[in-house]
Amino acid sequence: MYTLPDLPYDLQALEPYISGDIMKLHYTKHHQGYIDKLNDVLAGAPQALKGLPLVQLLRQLDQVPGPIRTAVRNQGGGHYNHSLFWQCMTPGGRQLQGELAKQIAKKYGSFEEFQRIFTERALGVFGSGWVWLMPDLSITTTANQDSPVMDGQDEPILALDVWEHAYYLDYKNVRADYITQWWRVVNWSAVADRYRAMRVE
Ligand code: MN3
Repeated sequence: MYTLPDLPYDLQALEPYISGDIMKLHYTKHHQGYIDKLNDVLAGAPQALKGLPLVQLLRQLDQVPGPIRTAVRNQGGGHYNHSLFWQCMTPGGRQLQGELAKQIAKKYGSFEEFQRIFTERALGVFGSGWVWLMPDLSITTTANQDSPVMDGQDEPILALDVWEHAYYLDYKNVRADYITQWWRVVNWSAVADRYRAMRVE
């Protein structure tokens, strides 16, 4: 059984950039919903697929029986992606420093240029999806609740949810405004920790 991970801050803590109303809906309804449906669908799955670490489950979707594969992909991806997304934010945000700052500046010319390109990619996602910063510092996007780990890639170090449910209550349909404000709550120290951990593996 998968369970909802604790949120590392209060639901209102990201205000005024992301409201408590959005967080409540997003965390306690959407994220919990993915987990409940994942547990439901796995109830009928082969024993070998039960109780796996989530990343491992998503990396072997080809072994999930056809009739439940799409559900495991969508609900399992939803659980994985949101679990990472919450870790990527913190009240007031954190400055990007150290080796990750250096490497991003090296790859993109400047942090501002990196932000511009990441934002551009986020605005380019048609419909619902995600934007990712990978451990090699490339930027990639996925549709729906897909995750790079489903293609055998490394785990991302930064996640941005661009589903309308992530911002509609605060920003209506204006994704650009949401992203501008989202940058203010990015937890770069957590992202740098993930970067370091991925690099030494
Ligand atoms: Mn979401």
